[in-house]
Amino acid sequence: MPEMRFLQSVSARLDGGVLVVTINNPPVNALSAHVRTGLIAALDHAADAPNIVGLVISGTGRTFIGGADIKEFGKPPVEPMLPTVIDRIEAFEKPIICAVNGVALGGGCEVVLACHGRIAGEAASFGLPEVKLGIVPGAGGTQRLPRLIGTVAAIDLIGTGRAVKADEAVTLGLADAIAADPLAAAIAAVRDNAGGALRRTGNIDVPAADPDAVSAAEAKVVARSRGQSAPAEAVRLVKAAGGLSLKQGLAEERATFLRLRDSEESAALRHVFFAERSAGKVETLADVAPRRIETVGVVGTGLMGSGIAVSALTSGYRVIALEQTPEAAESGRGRITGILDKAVQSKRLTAEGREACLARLEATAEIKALATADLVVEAVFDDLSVKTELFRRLDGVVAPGAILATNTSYLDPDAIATATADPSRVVGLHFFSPANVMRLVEVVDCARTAPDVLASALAFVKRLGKLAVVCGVTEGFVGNRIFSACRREAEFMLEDGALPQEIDAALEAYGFPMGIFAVNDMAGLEIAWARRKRLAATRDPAVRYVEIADRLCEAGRLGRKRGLGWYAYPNGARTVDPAVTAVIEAARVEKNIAPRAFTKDEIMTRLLKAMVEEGTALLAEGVAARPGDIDLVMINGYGFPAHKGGPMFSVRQNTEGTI
Ligand code: 3H9
Repeated sequence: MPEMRFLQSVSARLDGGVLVVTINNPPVNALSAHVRTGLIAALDHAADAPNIVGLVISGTGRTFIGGADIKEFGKPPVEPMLPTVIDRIEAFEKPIICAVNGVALGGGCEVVLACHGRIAGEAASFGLPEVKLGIVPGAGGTQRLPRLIGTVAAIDLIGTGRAVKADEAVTLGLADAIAADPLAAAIAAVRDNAGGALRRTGNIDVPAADPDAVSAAEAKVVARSRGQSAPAEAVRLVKAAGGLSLKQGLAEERATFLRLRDSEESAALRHVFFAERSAGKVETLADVAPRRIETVGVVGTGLMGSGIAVSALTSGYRVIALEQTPEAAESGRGRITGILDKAVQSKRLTAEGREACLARLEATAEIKALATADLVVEAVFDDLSVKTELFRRLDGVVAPGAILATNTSYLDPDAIATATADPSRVVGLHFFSPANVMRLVEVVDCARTAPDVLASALAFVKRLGKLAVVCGVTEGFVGNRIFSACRREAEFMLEDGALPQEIDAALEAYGFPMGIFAVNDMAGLEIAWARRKRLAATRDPAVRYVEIADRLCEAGRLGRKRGLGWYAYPNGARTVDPAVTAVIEAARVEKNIAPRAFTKDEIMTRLLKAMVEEGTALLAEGVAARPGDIDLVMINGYGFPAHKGGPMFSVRQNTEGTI
């Protein structure tokens, strides 16, 4: 039987009476208008053909269906709408079984739920990640999933947007079976079901659930949502499924979906989604092949170095961790092992995975061991002479094609590169702490970095499963420059009348997990203090300078570790300290500033403005390539709430409406 084609992206072949429908809409088989039309055409064909006993739906490549076509959001709707296609699948008179060959997300998972049976391939995964885009499932997910797996599990999956692999999907009841050849198994299942009563998900009653377990699942979702509204809406819809008819539930879901789709929250999260896909793409590197990296040297095994080592180990690299003495190397191994142990405890790593990582780790005090490294990342004390001396030594040890990366936060990587005979092999890899957890890496394209070195650094970060944002050389790179601008503005407001706890409360109400003064206390105030003292001699006296932080440091208030900083920490709990208020009031008096009250909105407007001005300067200087890159840095490195889209996005919105 020749292949049939229902529009360009949906084809089918007949296998002994079973119509095997395949979606081929690269890159992720999204449910674009032509796919929906193609699916309806395939269903029409199968309905009318007496020789067809049922259908199998599958996808090409690594994806089953990646979801609704997000690029269609915000454009005029095109019939047939996805709920129509999905309702038609569920109501179809002949059996429809899906062969889930890969990722089934969002609308793709909703297609799965509406089929009469579900066979998972070994690489299949299932998820309703809509809340991550600020929406709820809009084609039956909130109503059909609880019918299949129960309310509690559905709240967990839809409320968090997490995906499950094939085995968990079977355990939950989302998939019927796992098969090495899902297509063959699905064809067999169609034949088994042909002519019989079909299991239509919409006809199943939602199983009764323990109210306490429902409340606990809901509380978990709400606690994670940090002011975002979609997760709570999703939970509401899942809970409602038990008390409504399918039709009523679907109508409520659709209305909620449409309302949220047009919200600022969803626009912001879609911006983040596409910004992530663009990040790390450098046009000039399109035809540049990265160098091969299999062995990674990590110099320094403190908090940062051990985190980088763990990240590389768990991503399959061989790691040579260098320390100054054999004892320090052993302690480094201990720290790395400790992080791996914690990963096993929290089930993020298997015991075998831990063993495999340790087998690939060499901790040494012999710099010569780095001769076999393809990439060396230094994570030693942030001091220019320490780093330049190290790079000079590395230069004589590593192979000619090996890449040297510095993890400096504030130093000039060009100055470090100059210490080597071949600065073209030097690149910046600015990890965030703890490096085994934080996703963001600023990849610093230094003045002389060779294109294939930059391409290799990007490929390395991608293999670590992290988010690479490319930036040029500037003090503090993108993130720390914007963070400093924000802090400067916050300190101006202190002098003008706001208190640290008021500024922190405004940031937290906006969606930051912690305010800026609390963050400074966590990080410790001494490094910034030392820097201010270094810069004091060259500071322009005409530029406004706030001395409050210096006064606190002079009084020994160096942050949380000391129990005193911008706040006091009796028994570890952050507490407003009248002594800090007194220092601030004294500073105002000294400068003759009459304090005034600030509203939360005013505080946020000023902080955002400061961030955006600095971001605009970074773009103008060519340090950052895209506003979206700046947003990603602030979201992934500094706690900016993703559902506000990042500073550059939020202010773009703000010019059209409210923040
Ligand atoms: C939904 O389904 C709503 C329904 O409930 C209701 C509707 C009524 N649409 O990530 P990658 C593009 S909401 C359009 O690098 P990977 C992406 O922009 C949707 N385009 O690949 C990129 O383009 P480019 C729920 C999409 O292999 C390219 O594909 N679904 C979509 O690392 C490759 O992307 C989701 O939220 C899309 N849905 O990962 C799933 N998805 O090359 C979102 C991707 O031009 N997608 N693109 O930059 C993902 O999680 C990942 O892309 C996926 C593949 C896991 C599928």
